Amino acid sequence: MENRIQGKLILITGASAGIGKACAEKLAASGGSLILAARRLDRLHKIGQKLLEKYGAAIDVFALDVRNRKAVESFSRELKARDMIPDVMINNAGLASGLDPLHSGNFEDWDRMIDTNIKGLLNVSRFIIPLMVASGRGHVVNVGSLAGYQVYPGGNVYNATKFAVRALSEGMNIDLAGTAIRVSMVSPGAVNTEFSAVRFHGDRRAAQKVYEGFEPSSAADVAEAIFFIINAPAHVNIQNILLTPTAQRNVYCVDRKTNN
Ligand code: NDP
Ligand code: 8X3
Repeated sequence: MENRIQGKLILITGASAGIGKACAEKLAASGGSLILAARRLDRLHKIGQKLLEKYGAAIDVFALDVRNRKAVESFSRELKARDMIPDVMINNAGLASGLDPLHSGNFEDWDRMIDTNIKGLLNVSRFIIPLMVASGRGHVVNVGSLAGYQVYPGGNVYNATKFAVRALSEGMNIDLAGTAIRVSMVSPGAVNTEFSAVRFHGDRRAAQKVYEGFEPSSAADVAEAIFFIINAPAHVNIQNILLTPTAQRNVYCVDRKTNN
């Protein structure tokens, strides 16, 4: 397969763990230059150092909370000032928080999810996409979810945020018609990352149970799909890849070998 990643500058939000970190590894290995953003700067430094040593990749790291609109604006200004307009932006930063029924939901959980998954994605898109439009090139990859297609008990607000990512991806595509900017989405099912530990507020046993009895996708599997999306020729816009483990056909149909 032709490598079209070589020489591209790729911004990844939420690059300190899971899918974002796996994308950093895959894209650095493929010759991309990276801008890694997340709140945990110490982790980003370690990841950047490792990828530099392993692949000689050019990596810049930024402490960024996508919920902080002012911080996102200064981040975009800095990229512009340093002539670092991304060729690709992976809107990956996101989380689930809690699994309570809607009628007893926790307001802090709701705010975290809405502020990160919807407003955070909007903040980054609003400040970075204009730089792409002005430069006449760009590709946005939004990380959606199977949870943006089917709701499940307790998923309520998380599901709503991922339905929103799907709507926003379609909206961005339409709004960018007539430009060279492509908009894609990847929609994974269960992926074994820190996602469930975050959802269960650090309860690792509860998190582990989510993946018991079947083989979930790995973060590297999702990174492969994202690589495929980005690597497509400029005239090809892969609008969505819905990717589940073989053992998970939809939210409700999971072939578990245990009885939990
Ligand atoms: P992880 O918890 O492993 O990684 C989440 C990443 O998002 C971390 O790097 C975290 O970095 C970052 N992040 C969270 N909040 C913010 C914030 N406010 N500002 C900047 N970065 C933030 O989970 P995943 O890798 O699984 O999740 C990545 C994406 O994939 C999310 O959008 C999630 O909804 C989606 N997804 C996950 C699935 C799964 O089953 N795991 C399935 C489908 C979709 P830090 O804490 O350092 O800021
Ligand atoms: C994460 C996948 O099914 O846990 O988006 O909601 S799921």
